[in-house]
Amino acid sequence: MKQRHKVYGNIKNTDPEAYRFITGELDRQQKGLEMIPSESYASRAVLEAMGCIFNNKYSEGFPGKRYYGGQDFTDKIEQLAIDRAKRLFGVDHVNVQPYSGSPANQAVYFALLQPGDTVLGMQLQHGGHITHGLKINFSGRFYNSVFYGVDKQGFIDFSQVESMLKKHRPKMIIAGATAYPREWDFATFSKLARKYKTYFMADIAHIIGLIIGGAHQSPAGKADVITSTTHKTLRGPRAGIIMCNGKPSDPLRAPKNPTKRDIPTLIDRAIFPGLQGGPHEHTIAGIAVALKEASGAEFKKWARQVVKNAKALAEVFIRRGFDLVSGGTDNHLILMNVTGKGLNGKEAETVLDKIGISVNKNAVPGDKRPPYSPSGIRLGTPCATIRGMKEDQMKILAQAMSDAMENHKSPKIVKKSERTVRQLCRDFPIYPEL
Ligand code: DSN
Repeated sequence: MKQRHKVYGNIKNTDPEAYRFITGELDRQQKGLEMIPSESYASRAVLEAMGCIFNNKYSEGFPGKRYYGGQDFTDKIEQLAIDRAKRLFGVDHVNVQPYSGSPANQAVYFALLQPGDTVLGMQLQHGGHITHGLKINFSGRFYNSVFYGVDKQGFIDFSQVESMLKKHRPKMIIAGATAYPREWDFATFSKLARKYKTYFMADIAHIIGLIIGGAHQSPAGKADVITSTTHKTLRGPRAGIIMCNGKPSDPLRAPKNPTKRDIPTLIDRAIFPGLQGGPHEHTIAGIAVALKEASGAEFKKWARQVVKNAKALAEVFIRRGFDLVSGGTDNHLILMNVTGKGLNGKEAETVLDKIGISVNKNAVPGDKRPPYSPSGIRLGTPCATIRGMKEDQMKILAQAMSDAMENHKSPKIVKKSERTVRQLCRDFPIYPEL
């Protein structure tokens, strides 16, 4: 088989079938545009770190306190990632071992709550995450989940948040979402959490990069615990991170009569040995590299452009008569109800796939349709912005997407939109060196 790419030669020689699928995905990503707001393109440096030699190493425990020998460099790389995150967020303690965002959230429940405790989170259908209390998720099965949502305009309904706090006296409140297009008011969540004496967890998986880049307020100093993935707007490897304040003590000893000061140790112990075994040090190396990239001036510019691009897209969609939840966006994502245009979210996802754009079907607040065929789609700008696209390209994209959705039954119009998208992808390449 001819090698079509400049990389992956070893895979091609060992496993031609796997090589075909890996390079197929590479071509797909290069020729089309990812507009799923939870996705990004990791840099070559991050990808190299993830494929590095740390993959071979076990390192159960924490830097300086491991259960395996040979830790000279695992300790250093993990500490590097921890220190970089501490500096960027101004927090006392960071754990970079969670395998992803869901295990990070699981660890917070495990560290701070007892089974049966009440947790107040955002309703899934209003934008919350499955780990924020969905009945069939661990968070809804082992804890008593109650929910807040958005008001008729699509913004967090703080009067409902407060009445739920008053009524249910939860042990923890979560601010965070997978499909909320507006800025989080972490200060108000913090004030309410203090008033009702509940732990406050901020799940910033979607917006971590915007926070680092100064394009969204930070929950640091306001939330008791902050969780995130590292592969969304942080542009790192697929993994998780937990940040908190307090006084870290020996993670191998359970604190006696723990207080809020012991949250760092409780979190560490919940991750290991509570939920996980050996940390993935190759992934942690990728987190270290991503955090280094995120601390530069270029990243700040990118984060701000992500938001400008989302606003530019939103403007065109609104002009074309699409129904955007909350009437616009403050961040990297847009959530829209497409049923007014004669198709459902699944159909919109399919037609946009045809023109070379990946989005995802998504429920909208109050959706009456089933989750696999909901009324809306969710789309975002992190990837387009990494490719260097700006407001002008967003306008072209939004018109092409609107044309395709409105005329999804016309192969000619769909094809025309596809040509526009493919040309933009050629003009703004990703991974050209691969
Ligand atoms: N799957 C993620 C998202 O797409 O937002 C959340 O975990």
